[in-house]
This record gives sequence, C-alpha cells and structure tokens, in this order.
Amino acid sequence: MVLFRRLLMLMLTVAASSSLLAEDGYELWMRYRLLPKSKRVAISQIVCPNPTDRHLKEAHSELKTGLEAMLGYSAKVGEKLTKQDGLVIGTALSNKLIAGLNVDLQPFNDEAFVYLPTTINGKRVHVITGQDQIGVMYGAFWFLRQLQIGKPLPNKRYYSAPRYKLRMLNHWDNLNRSVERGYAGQSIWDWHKLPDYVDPRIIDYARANASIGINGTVLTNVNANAMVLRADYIQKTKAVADTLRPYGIKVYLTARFSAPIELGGLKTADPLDPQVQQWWKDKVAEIYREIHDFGGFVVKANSEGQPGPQNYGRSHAEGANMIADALALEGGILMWRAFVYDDKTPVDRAAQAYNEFKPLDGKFRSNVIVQVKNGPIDFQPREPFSPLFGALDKTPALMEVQATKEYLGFATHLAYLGTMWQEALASATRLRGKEKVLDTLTGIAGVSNIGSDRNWCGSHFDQANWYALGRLAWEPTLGAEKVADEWARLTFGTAVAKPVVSMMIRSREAVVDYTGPLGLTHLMATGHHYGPGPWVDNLGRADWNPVYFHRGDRDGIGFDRVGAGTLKQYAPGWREIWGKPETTPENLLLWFHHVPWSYRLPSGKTVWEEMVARYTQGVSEVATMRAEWAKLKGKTDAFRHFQISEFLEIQEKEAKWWRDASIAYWQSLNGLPLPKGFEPPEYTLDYYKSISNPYAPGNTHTG
Ligand code: GCV
Repeated sequence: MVLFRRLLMLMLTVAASSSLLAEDGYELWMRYRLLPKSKRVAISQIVCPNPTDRHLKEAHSELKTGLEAMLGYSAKVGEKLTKQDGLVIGTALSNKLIAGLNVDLQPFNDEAFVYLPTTINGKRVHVITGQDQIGVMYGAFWFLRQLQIGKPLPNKRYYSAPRYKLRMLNHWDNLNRSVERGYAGQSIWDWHKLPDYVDPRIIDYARANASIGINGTVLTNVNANAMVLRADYIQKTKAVADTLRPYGIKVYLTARFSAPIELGGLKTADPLDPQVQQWWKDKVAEIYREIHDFGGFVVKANSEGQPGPQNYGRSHAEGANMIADALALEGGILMWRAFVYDDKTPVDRAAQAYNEFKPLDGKFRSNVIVQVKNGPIDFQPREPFSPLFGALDKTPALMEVQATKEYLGFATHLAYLGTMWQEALASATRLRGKEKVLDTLTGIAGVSNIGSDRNWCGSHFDQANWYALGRLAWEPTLGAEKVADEWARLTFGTAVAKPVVSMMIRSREAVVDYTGPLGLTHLMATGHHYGPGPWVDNLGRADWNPVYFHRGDRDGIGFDRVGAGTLKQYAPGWREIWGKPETTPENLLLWFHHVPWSYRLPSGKTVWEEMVARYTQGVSEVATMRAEWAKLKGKTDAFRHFQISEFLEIQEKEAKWWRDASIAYWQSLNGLPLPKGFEPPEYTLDYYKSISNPYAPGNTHTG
C-alpha cells in the first residue's frame, strides 16, 4: 500500500511538473485559468500611457498576463483607445482619458482604488484608477480576482480602501534560513546569496502579497540576531527591499535590544545611556542611507530570554522610546511587542501583558505601536481577545495573529484561521466608544507561514491563511466565510468552492475540540509543541507547564481567572458575563473557571461528559472532512487532491492521538468512567507519555 502510494505520488509529481497539469500550488490564488466562454469579459485593449512607472508597470504586466490567460487572447496594449472594449488604467495625472472623467477620489486614501464601468468616446471601458499609482495596482489585482472568481463585475462605480495602514507579515526567519515555527521548508530569504542573487521567487512573493493588500514585511525572527544590522546584511536587506518596493511592500527588521553591545562594542545597551542612544541613531541613519523607505523595527524585549530595557531597570516605554527616537528622525516606526513575561512567574500568565503595558499607556512616543497577540496567552486554538485591545487609550495597537499553525496542527492539519481571527476582531470590547476590537487597531501583523516549499505554505489549505491575513487586514469586516469562498474559487475553481468552504469553516472548531475543548488551553508537548502533553509538569517555570494552565485534579478542572484577578482586566460588561460559570459561554468555561467534573452544563451533561463528547466530535469532524474531500476526487486536479487526502489522513490519526491521550490523562486524574457509548483510548497513558518527537519541525532558536 505504502509503495503504491509512493509510486502514485511520483507519477503525480512528474505530471505536476509538466505544463499540462501544473497544479502544484506554486501559483497560489493567482492561477489565471482560461475562463468559460460565458464568463469572459470583452477587453480588446489595455490603455496605460505610462506602463513603465512604478506600480503601473506591475499592474500593467499582471493584467496583461492574467487577461491573456483567462480570455485566451492578447489584448492590444497602447496609449490611445482605438478598440471598442478597453481597460483604461492609471491616475488622472498619468492618463489623460482618466483625467477627462473627473473621477471623484476625495474621500479615499492613497492606497484606495476606484473601478468605473463607463464609456469614453462611445467605447465601452473598464476604468481602474486611484489617487496614487499604488491604488491602481491594487485595483488591477482586484479586477483580475473578480474575473477569476466568476462573479459579475460591478455595473456601477465601485471603490475599495484599506481599513488599516499596517498590513504586515512577520517572518520568524533566522539568518541561517531555519524558520522558528516554520512548517514549509527553509526561509525564502537566502541571506548567503544576497545581495548578488535575488531569487525570482521573491517577485512572486511580492505579487502574491500585493494581490491581497499586504504592504509590509518583517524579514527576520523576533528572537533576533543583531547581525542583520551589520553593514553587509543591510546590503542584503536593501536587495530585498528593492525587489519588493514596486509592489508597495516596505521592509522592516527585528532589532535585538543588545545590538549596541554585540555589534557596536559598547559595554551596555541601557536606553538612557547617551552612547547607546547615539549608536541607534547612527545605525538607523546608516539603514536609511541604503533603504530610503525602510519601514522600521519590531522588537521583542524582556520575553523568553530576549534582552530588553528591564535588564537595566528601565521600563518598556523607556526602551521603546530610545529606538523610536532614532527611527523618528527618518520617518520609521517601531512595533514593540506586548508578548512579554519576565523572570517572576505571575499569578496568571494571561494577565502579564496587560499588567505591564496598561500602566505605560501614554508614555510611548507617537511612532511606537504596541503589537499585541490576539489572545492573552499565545496563539492557542481558542482564547478570548486580549484585554489590551481598547484598553490602551493613548497608544496605537497592532493585532498580531499567527498564520503558521504552531498550536493548530502544523502544516498537515486543515485549520482555516479566518474564523478564529474574525472571532477576535469582531469581539465587542464593551468599553464605551470602542465597540469592537477591530475598531481599536492600527493594523494587523501575521506571523508568516511562508517557506521554500513549492506550495509556499507547507500545505495547499494553509495558503488560505496567508490569503485571509491580507484580506482581513484590508477589510476586517469582510467575513471569514466570504474570504474562504474567494480563496476556494481562486484556488480550486468555482465548481468545488461550496464543499471546500464548508470544510474550511468547520475546521478550526474541530481542532479546538480534539485538542482542548471548553476553553482548555496550552496542553501541548514541550518545545516543538507537536502533539498532546497535558501531563507535563516538569518545566523550568510554572507557567510553561500544561498543568499550570488546566489545573485539573481529582475534583475539578479549569483556571479560576476570577479568583486570580485577571477578569478585572476586561470591561465591566465582560466581567458580568464571564464572572460566573453559569453565564460564561461553554467555549470559554474552563478558561475562566475551575469547576467540578460533575458541574452541569445547560445541556444537562456534566463537564466530563461534554469534554469526552467534544474530543470525540473533533475526531469525527475530521473523518467527515476526509469523506467530503474524497468526493471531490476528479473534480479538482489529481496532485493537490492526492496530497490533501494524505494530509487529512494524518490529521485524523493525530486528532485521535490528541483525543485518546487527553482522555487517558483526565481519567488518571478524575478516576471517572467514560460516558456510555464512547470508545476508550486505544493505548495506556504511559504509552502516550512515552511518545517522543525530538525532530518535529519548527523548534528552532536564533540562528
Ligand atoms: C518567536 C511562542 C513561540 C515562540 C515565539 C514566541 C513569540 O512562545 O513558541 O517560538 O518566539 O511565541 O511570539 O515571541
């Protein structure tokens, strides 16, 4: 059987590399396949008088390639409108035909675009314009997307403007090309060959990002290596920046707080030391001499062993402001992460970011943005939103989400994260005047899931998370389902979109169910975080251990965050809802409360019965997804279908592993029998405890 599969895989790989069946995922959502006749729009000409201008060049070339492939002929390219059906692109300044239309662009920002179906000199035209050429480029990608999606183009003026200025990718990529929490091969930044050789793949990366509106990328890991600030590495970064710039993408780096010592030979990195301050000013000036539009830095300080201002008795604000002052001279920004925990183990780790940053609100320079993870702990399959959203009245905040699925099954588990991010973004803060979390943000940053794998993300479905990141950062109210529908149509074709979306929409909840239902959290194995480890209790600090987070014992389970005082970090409206087990929604019950195993839920089931049911439901949901995917055989290309089938099989096996290991462990605590009708775990708890995967991917440190 295994041999047969290998052979099949080989045959499919060969087929996939031929031009006949080139569906290996490399093209992402920009596949531009020939449209059915009924969906083809007549475009005989593309009118773009300045096709070599920055952003217009990229728009023009993408339109040419995309339209030719989708329409099956090449549109004439020129400055004058001579044909009956044209696509007219540019700004009023760059295109006289557009100037003549007097399109009102006033309410929009410079990244927005307007689409206008109209007539010029009696000829039918589609106009794509904006205040700036970057808007025109976004409009071009939008236009191509509309055609591919197979829905009719708007029949009147349509516009779109990004909600947030900062729509960022954060690569956790090390200089040795390993990727922390990366499951898609090596880093796409080949630092060794840069700056002399820039892999053409970087252009495709830029196209993909531009097509979904991402406009900034942090090239390096937040567990930072100071060397990236060395003169030769600045040249390497410059080469990447030069390649991404035409697509409207700015480059950022992570700054190691101790760089003045490591690179500059200083004795200290104390932010109040004038020599240290000068070092950062000089370093920033050096970067901007080479990269005039460098975006700025991201800093992880005093967290998980990273150096920071607290090493010198200074606050996060003092540390951030020192680097921010250097950046301000050049127009750069500083994203200072709120994912901190110092060496004193707090009563509740979920409380720490708020405890540290709320008192500093108003103390940061205006070019500092505090970067806050979506939940208070760490990208778990389910957490409530971080209480810092909306609580920082005078400091802008960026929401950090994780596209790479460190806690949601790595690359092989199907987990569409659009639903998870939507849950956080759409949460009501219940603070007066700040209705939803998404209203409190300056931007969204997603920890990248991109690597050197041919399909970029380690699995075909994981591309959807990159896609959703860009689309939701452009417009956070779009809705996870609509985004999934776009992606499915673009990636697999319109015919199978419905069943694909249905799988995607249920997928994250399935992972929650088989890894940690009812608000349980942080139950994974140590280090690599692959697989279950709810029994782990031997790590260096209390709040690294799963037992710290679930607090299960003979009598009950869950973390009492009311008693711990953490609930007070949320607005009074939430305190009322989450303050009592009876009013807390089931999906966060054990996050906020410690309850007896016999605690009865509104359904009449006890917590224990419900937990077993949910674990089991998670596994059967994956089995259902497998069956649904199997039905699409022959309706999608063979290669991707095969690989996804194999991954779903892995997911089902691992979901069962999570279920069985967890249930065996909880039973060892509570001594309760399984509710009627449920299968016992396949193996003993000792067996599950003995599983060891030292080489599971992604567990790297600064390289
Ligand atoms: C980059 C979690 C991850 C770490 C990561 C850290 C962070 O703890 O396991 O790999 O480090 O978050 O966000 O800084």
